[in-house]
Amino acid sequence: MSLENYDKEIFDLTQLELKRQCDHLEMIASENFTYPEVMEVMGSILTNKYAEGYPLKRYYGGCEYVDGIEQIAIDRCRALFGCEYANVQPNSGSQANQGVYGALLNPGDKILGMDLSHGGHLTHGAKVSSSGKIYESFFYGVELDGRMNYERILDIAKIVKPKMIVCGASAYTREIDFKKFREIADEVGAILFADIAHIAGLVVAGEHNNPFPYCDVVSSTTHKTLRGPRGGIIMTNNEDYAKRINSSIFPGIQGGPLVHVIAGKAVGFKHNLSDEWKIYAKQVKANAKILGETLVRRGYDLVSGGTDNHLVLVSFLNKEFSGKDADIALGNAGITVNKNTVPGEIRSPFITSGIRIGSPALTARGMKESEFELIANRIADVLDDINNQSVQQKVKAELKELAHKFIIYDKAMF
Ligand code: DSN
Repeated sequence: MSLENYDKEIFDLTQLELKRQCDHLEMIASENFTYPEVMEVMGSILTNKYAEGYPLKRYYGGCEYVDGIEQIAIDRCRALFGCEYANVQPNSGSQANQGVYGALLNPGDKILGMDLSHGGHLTHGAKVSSSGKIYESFFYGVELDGRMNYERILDIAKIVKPKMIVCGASAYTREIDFKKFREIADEVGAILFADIAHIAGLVVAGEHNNPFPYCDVVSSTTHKTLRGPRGGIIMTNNEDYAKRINSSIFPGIQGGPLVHVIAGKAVGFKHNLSDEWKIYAKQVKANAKILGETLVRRGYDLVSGGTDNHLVLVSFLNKEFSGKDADIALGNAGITVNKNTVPGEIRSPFITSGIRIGSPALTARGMKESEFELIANRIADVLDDINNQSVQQKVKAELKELAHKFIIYDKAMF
């Protein structure tokens, strides 16, 4: 029986979400539109199979075909990042990170990561996350210019003497220098762990420097700039670490792997290995750049003044309105972004003084520089007159028309 006939409530809400994704301009920097073939395999009979363990070492029978699927995902992942070992089982980026910590640290060990309010991630030691509860966490941040200062990070590392340094960010607009982080880690004898969830799609296209060979362990999600299914991965060149990471994921924190999602990862990686992928990643950066330049031309401040990657951070420290106000006004105009703290933040994390805007999803729809310039101008129009609902409605209508010219999903697919 079809979903529509069996469960109308869920079907209808899914259709509404489809319409929302098609009508609105998705500019949350961590979101993307995955491929129909990835969704096809994720919705397949693979969801029925238990496969606890790893290829050729399972606790259940009947794994001969899913072994093949997981091995292909592993091999493609290794080829993409140029590394020796890959674990493709983490259900999410957070679980990937939890798996890395469990493999390489003991409770109470010191970790040094980027401050959440400066662009880091909850799982990099924030006190509300298990990473900040199980381990003793310390932080580095960005300077008032929005950039990391590697000498300052070295100074902090020398004082903290962490067992592990975590590099990688959720809201950092400049290239991360993994070589410099390696030098810092070597000076203080720390393991270097990179969480490249945000930039992985750029890394594999050569549009951002690769954490290998500098980092000991690397984690990522597969659904952000990589455009694959929702999930996590962990990579390393260290055989001992690889064994510990495998045990830490299963049986450490997960049970049966989501084989249908692993298959989706394999299909996504095939896209990431293609020549078209390099064109996509280059366009993601070009689109973010013109978005930032246009906003600056319209009088808005960007954290770090611009961007080297897929996102911009707009600061409203010098404005009367907050990140939350901007998020709501842009949402009313059909543009989905998220409020974000900025360096020198004066408002609470629920209000904030900034917004984060990303280019990956609209680039996946086929939009290029001219569309991003237009969108940036409309964003500025809304922000210039933030309480004017008629401006928001006018922009919404115009951008809906634009969105419909760049079809991403067809109703018939669902
Ligand atoms: N939620 C992701 C982001 O928006 O960056 C990080 O996990």
